[in-house]
Amino acid sequence: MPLHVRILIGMVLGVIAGAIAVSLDASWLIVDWVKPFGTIFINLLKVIAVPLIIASLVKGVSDMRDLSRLSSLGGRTVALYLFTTVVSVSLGLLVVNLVNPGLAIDEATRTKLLESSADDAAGKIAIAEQTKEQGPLQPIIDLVPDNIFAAATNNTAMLQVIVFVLLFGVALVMTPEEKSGPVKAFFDGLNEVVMRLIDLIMLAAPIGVFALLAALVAETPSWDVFKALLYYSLCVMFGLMILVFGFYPTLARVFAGVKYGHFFRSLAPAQLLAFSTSSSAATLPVTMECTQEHLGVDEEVASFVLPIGATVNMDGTSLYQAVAAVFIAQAFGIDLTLGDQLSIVLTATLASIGTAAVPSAGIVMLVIVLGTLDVPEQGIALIFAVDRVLDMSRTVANVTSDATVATLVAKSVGLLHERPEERRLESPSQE
Ligand code: DAS
Repeated sequence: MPLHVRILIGMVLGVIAGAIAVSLDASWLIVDWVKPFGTIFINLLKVIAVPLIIASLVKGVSDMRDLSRLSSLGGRTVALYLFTTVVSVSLGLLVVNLVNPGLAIDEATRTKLLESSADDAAGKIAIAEQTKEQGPLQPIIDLVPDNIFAAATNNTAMLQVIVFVLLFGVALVMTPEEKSGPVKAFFDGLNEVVMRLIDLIMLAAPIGVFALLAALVAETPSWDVFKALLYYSLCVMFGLMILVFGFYPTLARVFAGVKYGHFFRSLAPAQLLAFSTSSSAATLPVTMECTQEHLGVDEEVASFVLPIGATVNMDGTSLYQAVAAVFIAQAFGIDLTLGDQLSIVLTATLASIGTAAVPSAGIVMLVIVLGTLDVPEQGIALIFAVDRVLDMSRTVANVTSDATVATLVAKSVGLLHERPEERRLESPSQE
């Protein structure tokens, strides 16, 4: 049975179990004997974040070595990937601040949410208050770790780990290949192992989701939480649809002359596979075929730009992380300043670069965005229930962005070939 079906079943059974416990006035049973399995599952997601960010970022940056050989491609590719990711995060922040899904939770429920994650929430809120009293440049000072091992053991210092790992990756690219080859091979291998580790952890997802949902219903038996989750999901889906049906086809139309209809017909197989597998990596071979066979991207461009995109360019994930971070802060009653929201642009961009191209990697990296905002990671329990369908959808945006950037890069270096099907369909008889 596919994992997302098992997770769905875990969700439904969790809500039923929580409702039964509440009706029998036995919530304590869920809190004492079921909720711990949800906490264990969330801790498994948190513990994998550091190895994931290190392996995925070092691999992503050191893969750029190939791009440096094609210097005409390297800069354009990185610039376009960063541009589309920053646009995606900004769009996510715009949508979530317009809708404010977390405010659908009433004060009584918010109090219970805070109580249910008291250890996590109180500490974070205290740090958040303390941070606001620091100097204006403190956030920049905080970016640079004074002890990388201490930073790596502290989820709120994740940005420090990212800064160090980015520097390490650049140094790796600068090191002569005969010296750095074994190091790069190690991190490539570590990346593969970490992706398998996520697959292993996700096997426990149905049980984890069951426990999280049962505890959510037992501790906060109010429909406003589910109403807020619905609004949150609609925010993410609406933002992703603007990207997939508006932003990317418009970029392809304006800068590469690809007609809207042809854009979607060309990418449909990759988008459908991305939706069903929730994995950019699994979809990569089909993304490469669609961009080369139907969008006219030359093999030389596709073979460099797309594998890197599958690893470091995850616009759908960055939009989702921005929406989720603000939603969880709202749910816990934490006011995010404009500075906090702007820092989300940086953290969600970096976290999405470090997200592995496998199912649910995005929610693992959300720990990093929440950590840097001092928002309780326990809030992940709140949104995990709906994460599966959002993961499937954001992966579609991820692969669509990769294909769009590959098309624009190919066009910009004169390696975008004619598209025979598009020409045939131009004749009125077939339109
Ligand atoms: N499922 C990831 C991917 O393969 C994205 C994510 O988890 O956010 O693109």
